[in-house]
Amino acid sequence: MLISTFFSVAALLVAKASAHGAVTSYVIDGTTYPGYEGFSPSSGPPTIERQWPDYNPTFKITDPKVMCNGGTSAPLTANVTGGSVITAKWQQWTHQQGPVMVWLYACPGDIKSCDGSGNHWFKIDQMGMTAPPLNGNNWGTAVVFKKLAWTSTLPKCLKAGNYLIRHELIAQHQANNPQFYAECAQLQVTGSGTGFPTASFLTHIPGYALQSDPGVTIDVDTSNATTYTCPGPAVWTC
Ligand SMILES: *[C@@H]1O[C@H](CO)[C@@H](O)[C@H](O)[C@H]1NC(C)=O
Ligand SMILES: *[C@@H]1O[C@H](CO)[C@@H](O)[C@H](O)[C@H]1NC(C)=O
Ligand SMILES: [Cu+2]
Repeated sequence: MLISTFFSVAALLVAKASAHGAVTSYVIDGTTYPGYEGFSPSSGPPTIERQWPDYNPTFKITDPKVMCNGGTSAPLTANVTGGSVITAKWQQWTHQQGPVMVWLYACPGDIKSCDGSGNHWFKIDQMGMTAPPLNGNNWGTAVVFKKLAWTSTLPKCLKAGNYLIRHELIAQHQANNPQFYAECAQLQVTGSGTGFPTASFLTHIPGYALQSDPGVTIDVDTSNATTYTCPGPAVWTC
């Protein structure tokens, strides 16, 4: 009895862990950058990815963990330019309803002291739902489910500086109980670009939208909506 209870709790924990996910590596302009592949502390190689403690979801858009899944620093920084092609990879991902959004944060100074605070976050890429139904699989997260990867191109004109890149998946398969999954990596952008978004594209994380935003809190099984609008500001392009 005790043993079978223990077994079912253990099985539940394994099932829960396997139902989630986190970015575990990046490919940038053809070079692979390892990320964290297990819960911290990690025994893997140094990474450009800010170390995440676990890949459980964050449930509130105002929770500080929604920023970079708790990661605050990384030993390495990838060297990139405007136009660099960045693929984030997940070892596992199971949810197919919800958007993918890719964000940059312009660090005011050096990368070590870059804490993601203030209105310096903007989107460079996103995919919500391309066709109904809401509980179908025409979603950004369904692409991640199929490919375990998401590829974006840095805006060509992006001005030089230190940035965080943040890959965010929102899993919306549970009614009115959104799950945020986001990890960050460190980038140094070089080149002669001068482009930067104007204020309307910039926001802060956590709290880039209200928890009650219909792009955040939805019931994909009973809502009659046929379209979906990603929460937060519009995607910035050059
Ligand atoms: C980025 O460039 C700097 C300076 O050349 C170098 O020290 C660093 O190792 C590079 N970063 C990576 C992740 O290769
Ligand atoms: C969706 O439409 C059905 C049928 O018209 C209606 O009964 C139901 O209340 C609607 N659901 C919502 C959440 O508006
Ligand atoms: Cu999950």
